[in-house]
Amino acid sequence: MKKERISENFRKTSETEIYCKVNIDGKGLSKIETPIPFINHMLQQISKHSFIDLDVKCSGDVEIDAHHTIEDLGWCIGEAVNDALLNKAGIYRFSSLSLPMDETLTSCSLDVSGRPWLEWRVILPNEKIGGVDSEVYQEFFRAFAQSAKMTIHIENNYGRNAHHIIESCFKVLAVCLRNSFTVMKKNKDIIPSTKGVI
Ligand SMILES: [Mn+2]
Repeated sequence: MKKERISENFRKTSETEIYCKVNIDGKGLSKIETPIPFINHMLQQISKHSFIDLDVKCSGDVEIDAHHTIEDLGWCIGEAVNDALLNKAGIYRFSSLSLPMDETLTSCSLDVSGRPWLEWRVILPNEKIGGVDSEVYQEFFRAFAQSAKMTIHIENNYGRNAHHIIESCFKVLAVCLRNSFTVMKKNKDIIPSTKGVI
């Protein structure tokens, strides 16, 4: 049985082709290649602040728009993360954090619950950020929550700069992933659910 919290995923559809590899117990090293530079910047943030090593190679039909590519990236990475978490023994499971970025404050509460849910309370002030329609960003988080089977609540408490608002969403998720995925020294073999499985 595999013990290392590492997983690889490959997904090819008529819209996108994505390879990703995650190492949950990494050092926050990333190699990200997608056709959307701003998403590269965001995925680097996820890796850096979660300490998950993340390799992503992605092509997609961005000539249509960024929607398919961003959604499928969330799905593919989430699936790999869920697979890498094995039986989730010993993890803290719950985490909650407010993260400042200059004038912006964004909160995330996360439960590695096995039950997908995204509560997204973020209003982006600009129509586009990083050349991408603002409304598309939540598709990344929704797809990630679905395939990673996690309950994720993200709320932008306040902020003015659209780049800060969306970047703080990625960063706060990253820190919550780190905190929820950390394995307790004590009780490292215990699955944190009264059901005995997550
Ligand atoms: Mn930035």
